[in-house]
Formats: sequence, C-alpha cells, structure tokens
Amino acid sequence: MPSSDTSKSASAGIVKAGAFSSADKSGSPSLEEMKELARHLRRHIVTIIGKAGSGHPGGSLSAVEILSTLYFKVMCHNPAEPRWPDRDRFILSKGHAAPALYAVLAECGYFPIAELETLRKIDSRLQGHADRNATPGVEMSAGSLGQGLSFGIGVALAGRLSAKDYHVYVMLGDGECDEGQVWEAAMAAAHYKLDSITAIVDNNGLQIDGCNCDVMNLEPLPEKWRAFDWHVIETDGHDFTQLLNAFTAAKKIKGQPSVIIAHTIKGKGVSFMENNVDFHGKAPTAAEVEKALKELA
Ligand SMILES: Cc1ncc(C[n+]2csc(CCOP(=O)(O)OP(=O)(O)O)c2C)c(N)n1
Ligand SMILES: [Mg+2]
Repeated sequence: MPSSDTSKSASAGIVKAGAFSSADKSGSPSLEEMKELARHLRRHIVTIIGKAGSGHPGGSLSAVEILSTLYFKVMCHNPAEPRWPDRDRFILSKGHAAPALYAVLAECGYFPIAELETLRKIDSRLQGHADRNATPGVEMSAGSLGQGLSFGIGVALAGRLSAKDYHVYVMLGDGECDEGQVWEAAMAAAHYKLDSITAIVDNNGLQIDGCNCDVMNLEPLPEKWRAFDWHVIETDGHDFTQLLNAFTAAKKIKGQPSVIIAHTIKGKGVSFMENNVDFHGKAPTAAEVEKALKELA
C-alpha cells in the first residue's frame, strides 16, 4: 500500500476506520502494512527535508505513527474530496511538522507523491509550515504555536451546531503546551463538554532548544489535563496497536474532551537524530540523508 514510487499516488476514495487484520475485507491495512507505511513516511520526510535544505525532521519523525494511525485506521475522510463536509478533521497545531503531514496526505492520495519533492520551493503547494489555502487536505494554516486547539474547538462547536457527527483531532507538541492559549482552549473544551474533540500531545520531551524539563517544566502533564477536566489516556506513540486502542477509547468518552499523551522519541527511526535536539530544525546533509535512508531501508 505505501509507495516508494514517487510517480504515482495511492488510490483515492473514502478511507474508513478498521481493526488490524491482514484478512480485513474492508482493505484496511494490517499491522505489518502500517509498519511498512511508517518506514516509507520516514524515508519521504528525510529525503524531502534534505532536498529542501531546511525544515524540521525531529518533530516530523516523532509524529509518524500517530498521523498514519489517524489517516489510515481512525478517521473517515476522502482524499478525492478534501473538503467533504462530513469528514473527520485533523488539525496539525505543531505546524513545523508539516513534512510528516504532507507525506501521509500524499500516501493517502490527496496529491501526487512526486509533489513531495517540491517542499519549501517557491510556488510549491507544500510550504515549510502547513497552509490550508495551498495544500489539499490541510485543515489549518499553522506555524505560530498554540493556536490549533482553539481552532479545533471552533470546528467541533460548528459540527455540534450543524448536527454533524464528525470528530476533530488536534495534534500538539509538548513544548507547544508552554503556550498559555493551549490552556485557555483546554478550559473552553471542557466547559462546552466537547466530546467530539481529541487532542494528541506528541510528548517527545524536547522542544526547539532543549529538554522541556529545562526550558519550562510541563510535568505532571497528565494531571494538568485532568485538572482541566479532560479524559487522559497515555500511550506509546510509536505502537500502532496501543495508538488504535487509545483513539477507540477516546471516542467512547462522552461529556468531556479526551487527550492522548503519546510518548514518542524525537527523530524516531534515524539513530543520529533520535533524542538529538540539533535536528529539531536542521536539514540533514546529503551524506546524512544517505545514512538515514540506509537505516530506513
Ligand atoms: C508562538 C511560537 N513561538 C515560538 C515558535 C518557534 N518554535 C518553533 S518549533 C518550537 C518548539 C516546539 O516544540 P514542540 O512543541 O515540543 O515540538 P516538537 O518537539 O514536536 O518538534 C518553537 C519554540 C513558534 N513557531 N511559535
Ligand atoms: Mg517536543
């Protein structure tokens, strides 16, 4: 299902949630296929950031399993009709992880996989930070951290007012949770008992220039969300089965919003990028791309 061939895109059509099973008649990918997809997504991320000469590999690589679980196993969406009114929404609040979102959107069929190589080029639809007016499938323009949860609450309230039953997913960085606006939004979602929203914190422990524990301590993070009246689920953010269980459990919670605190590794999958803050916002050199691709072969 994932394609290493950059000349064609995955088949379009409504993508529905499904359990892991190689015998799944709905065509929903198996666990093995998801692992293969994750490897391809990481190859895309490293290649296109290297080619662009700038970008954010660390926080893109940490988000791969979360994004692919959402787009291939959880959300109901239609790559052939990105603005389908009934679609589930995914909002990337940590907009610098756009390469990961672009890679998964391309693998879903929102645009050709070959277009990934235009990342950060002038006139490309794939700018360094996500732009909803440029890229099919992107719900929110982002880059200035802290805004996605507020945006998601608006989208969820609109769904409630128009009696739609779509679900809204918002991905935040852990460093992003330093922003006061995140907590204003958290308070509002609980106030409105918004059970149609699930936040995911990509809890990789690092932000732009160091460990969260040194820059601005966030812990105890689960207790903070609970104090804001959210239902909290903690999970391994690289384990597809745990992630799918977490998303399924979150959707069953009624009367309050849910947050999945996904424990991840910044730079996951590339040995010299893992837990290395240097690769927060630095492109790999050509030699580093080659080394990374060998590891991801
Ligand atoms: C409002 C705002 N302040 C600062 C920045 C600069 N900035 C870009 S990424 C980043 C760190 C984000 O860390 P985290 O949310 O943990 O992301 P991840 O580790 O997933 O890359 C910062 C401070 C920004 N984009 N927006
Ligand atoms: Mg982080």
